[in-house]
Amino acid sequence: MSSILQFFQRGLQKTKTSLLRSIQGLFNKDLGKWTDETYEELEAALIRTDLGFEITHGLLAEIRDRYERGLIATQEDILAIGRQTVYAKLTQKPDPPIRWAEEGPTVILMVGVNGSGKTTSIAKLANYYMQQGKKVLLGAGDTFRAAGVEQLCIWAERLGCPVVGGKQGGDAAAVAFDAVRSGRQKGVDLILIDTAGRQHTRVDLMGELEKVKRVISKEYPQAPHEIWLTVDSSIGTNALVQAREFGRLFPISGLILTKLDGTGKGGVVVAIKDELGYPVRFVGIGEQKDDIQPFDPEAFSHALFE
Ligand SMILES: Nc1nc2c(ncn2[C@@H]2O[C@H](COP(=O)(O)OP(=O)(O)OP(=O)(O)O)[C@@H](O)[C@H]2O)c(=O)[nH]1
Ligand SMILES: [Mg+2]
Repeated sequence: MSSILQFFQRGLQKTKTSLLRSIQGLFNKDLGKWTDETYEELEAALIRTDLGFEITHGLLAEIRDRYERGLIATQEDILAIGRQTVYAKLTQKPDPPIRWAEEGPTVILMVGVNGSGKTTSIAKLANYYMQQGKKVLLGAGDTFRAAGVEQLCIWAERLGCPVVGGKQGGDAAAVAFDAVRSGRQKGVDLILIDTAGRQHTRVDLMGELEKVKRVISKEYPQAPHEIWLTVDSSIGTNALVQAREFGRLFPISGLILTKLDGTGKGGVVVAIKDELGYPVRFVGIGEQKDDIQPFDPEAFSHALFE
């Protein structure tokens, strides 16, 4: 079994278990007598995973059609429909590739609301890319929170990765500027810049983020090459709303879906991809350095319906 499949199986454990229980329930009933109520139960189970309205109803229609044609005999028949439908949805539109710098370091700016997993994801990504042989430098740009800079510095030390930090209450844009300059001087491959958490509704803080971006590009015109938004998937449909609102105000080029491990609403990944069209770059399933992997539609759909 591939390790990427195991990764998504671990991340979708809760979502899958509740879904499977509901599907098993359908087969405890007399298979010859599915009623509207049966479909309603199935619908409720799919809705609970936060797959989204469109895909839930597409799936139900497909299941109903095949049932009426006598093509559903086991729960595996339903799971197969789920796998195919979700995989097709996730791969419908090709995602734009990550914009790697053609020359010099690639700069990725991490943004998102408070506690969505920015700092931890940066540490996990640093580890991921270091394992691929890349030289990584971190910019600890969360000068807002008391322990914001320290948290990333501790990670940097643990990972053996250089970090440029600032003082609490200092200028986040200045830290980003210094990190980019230092990373270019050191000739690193990748610079990951952390920012303080913010709600999209805070006009002043969104303005500050604009400034961070502007100042980075003053030092290094092509940068930031990517702006990634971390979204906590355990908040289900609210994650969709959050990503949409943030994206209206700030040019997001990719999403990191965090905390998939803690939720029974893992279907939200499908809803987010389908409704927003942002590429899902990585998925986080825990607090350890290895708990991140690139999003993989095939492994995801298999792990969800198995
Ligand atoms: N279970 C789980 N916990 C996570 C994951 N990612 C982050 N966390 C935890 O969520 C909490 C918040 O993560 P942070 O990385 O500090 O989030 P942040 O966006 O940097 O937060 P602020 O800087 O306060 O805005 C921490 O306790 C993390 O350990 C994940 O994928 N799974
Ligand atoms: Mg943080």
